[in-house]
Amino acid sequence: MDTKELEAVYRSMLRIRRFDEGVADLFKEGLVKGTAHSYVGQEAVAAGACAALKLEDFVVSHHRGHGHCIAKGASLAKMMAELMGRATGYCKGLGGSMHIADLDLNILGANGIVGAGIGIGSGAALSNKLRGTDAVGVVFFGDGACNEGIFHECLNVASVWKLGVVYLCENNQYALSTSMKDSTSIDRFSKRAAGYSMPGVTVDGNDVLAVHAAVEEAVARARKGEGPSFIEALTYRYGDHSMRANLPRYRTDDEVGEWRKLDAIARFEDKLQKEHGFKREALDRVRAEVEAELAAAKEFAVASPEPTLADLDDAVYAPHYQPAEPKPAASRELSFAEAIKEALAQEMERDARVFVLGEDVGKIGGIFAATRGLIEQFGGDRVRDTPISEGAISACAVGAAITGMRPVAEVQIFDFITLMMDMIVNQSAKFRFMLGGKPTVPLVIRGPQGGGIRLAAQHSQSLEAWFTHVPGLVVLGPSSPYEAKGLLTSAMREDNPVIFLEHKLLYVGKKALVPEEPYAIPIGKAAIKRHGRDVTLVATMAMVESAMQAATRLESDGIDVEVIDPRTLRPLDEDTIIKSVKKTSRLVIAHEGWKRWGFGAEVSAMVAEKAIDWLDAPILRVGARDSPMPYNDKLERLVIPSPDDIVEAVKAVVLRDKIEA
Ligand SMILES: Cc1ncc(C[n+]2csc(CCOP(=O)(O)OP(=O)(O)O)c2C)c(N)n1
Ligand SMILES: [Mg+2]
Repeated sequence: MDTKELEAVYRSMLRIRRFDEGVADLFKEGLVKGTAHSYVGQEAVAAGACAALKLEDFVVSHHRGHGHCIAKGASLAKMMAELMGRATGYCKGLGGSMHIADLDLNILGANGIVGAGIGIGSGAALSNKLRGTDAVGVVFFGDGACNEGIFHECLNVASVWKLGVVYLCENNQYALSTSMKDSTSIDRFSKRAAGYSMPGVTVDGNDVLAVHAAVEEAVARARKGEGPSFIEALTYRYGDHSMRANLPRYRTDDEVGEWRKLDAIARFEDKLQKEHGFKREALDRVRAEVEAELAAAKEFAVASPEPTLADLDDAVYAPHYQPAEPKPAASRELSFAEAIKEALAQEMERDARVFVLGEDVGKIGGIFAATRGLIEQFGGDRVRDTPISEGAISACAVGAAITGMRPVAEVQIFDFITLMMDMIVNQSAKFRFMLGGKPTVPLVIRGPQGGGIRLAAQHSQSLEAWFTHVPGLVVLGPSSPYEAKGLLTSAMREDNPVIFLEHKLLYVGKKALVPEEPYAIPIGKAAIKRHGRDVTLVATMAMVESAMQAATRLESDGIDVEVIDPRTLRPLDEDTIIKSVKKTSRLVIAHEGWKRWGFGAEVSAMVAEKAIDWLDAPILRVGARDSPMPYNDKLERLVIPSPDDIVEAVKAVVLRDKIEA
């Protein structure tokens, strides 16, 4: 490094230390609220690492993240404003200390979930590879994160795919109160790198030039396309786990004292003077400049306005995709799987950012054949077989989506979504919000769900209610090949994360008419599948067919049923349902998910709130029995609602005396 670069690294370390010392004071004063995790003691790691990066290279941070942002060039004023919850902060005051990001500087965000950044950074590196840039990235995480499953899944996949990423473990010896020796089966995390066929080194994390040299070497390897590296930087935090923490002591004074003797800034000042010809006055000048910058940052933050409820509401969803093209005529019959594949193929043709990843989606085209043949057309980069690593699949989708790609991740059977929940619920659904409503997260998680083909309790669930409950997610559930193609096309053009539910019975069901040209079905728009006077029947996915059968049978009893398929479960087309209920004065909701606490409960409550005066009968729900799915086929048929169950419910609300009885 030349003198200018050395001074910049020194300034970076001072900016971090003085910022976090300032934050600690402001926390005591009550101006910084909630909590914040001080980076004081670890400055050499962020400063040394970021000095080896270019602007286009990314960093992914973690809960103790102020240092990473500052070292990558973040504005102290905008950070301070964020910590004070102000509208001028990096996240408009919606994110706070644990979510600061600046996508313009390729700071992809801190994180409140330990280990999550390892996944997001791996996805960002995949995105770089797919976009053909030579940008690389550093993922920072603590020793605690090394014992999360996502660590192992992602290091493996990054090595298999030769991703340009540096995994930088800041081993500050403790994860909250738990020391490494009490939690970890080896003495050096860097030894684990061998298990993932990547170089692994341990460096003195309080020696900024040692960190810099190690990261520079790893970055060079990444940039050459040789794959990921692992660096363990040994360091220590001076303060407690967080500013809020008021914990019984778990570290000795001696231990803290020993580490303070190794203080990174004091050692670097010494080195600059003894080995690089810096004068004390030069160092003092930098200190004074940092003090002035910090004072201005505080002043800016204190004087800044707070965000409003309108800022909050605007941040939850990006505007939904609005199809512009005319609806083409249906020309030939396709199966459900063929309709999905056609949507994927046409959109991948149209938009180079779309790619598909998942277990067995490439060579064999998925176990339900929804991606069959795509690899021949688009190649293995864009139709990417993954290890059985649902955490890594979903994480790579999130990381790619926030860095310019439009991933479509297949979950082989929807029950395995439990292993993707962090990335869906905590990351994708909240990323835009936590960052103040600016970024978009265009990703689709799709796959087969539901019962009816004897796959028992862990391969048959209907889990839509888990996702409809979460602000930030879009939930789509097609009921036919026509809807599958049109809704999936919209999903891939949508700027919000989409959960796309493909009922298994539709895969084994009839072929149906589907237009050959691309078309998109608007998100949030229900379809009235059958017009009727006497009762509104809202049915979803495979239950739409059962509802239509029930309606035909009820016709012969003189009951005229209006069948509504919401198609989009969230955001729900409330107007179409309310309008229908105001006409029919009766409502039955049929879905395959459990009746208790399900999608139908929300529809029912919504109608009760908005149209109770129009109702002539109680609202009835038809849903799965309150049990897991049994293997025995007769029992399975009893658990899943049948057309008979729907007929019975409709009769009960139309012929009131039955209910009374
Ligand atoms: C998945 C998850 N588990 C637990 C927590 C609570 N928690 C936050 S930070 C932390 C310790 C993390 O230790 P480490 O990764 O070593 O980072 P450090 O705090 O030492 O910088 C814990 C237990 C969390 N936020 N996320
Ligand atoms: Mg730690």
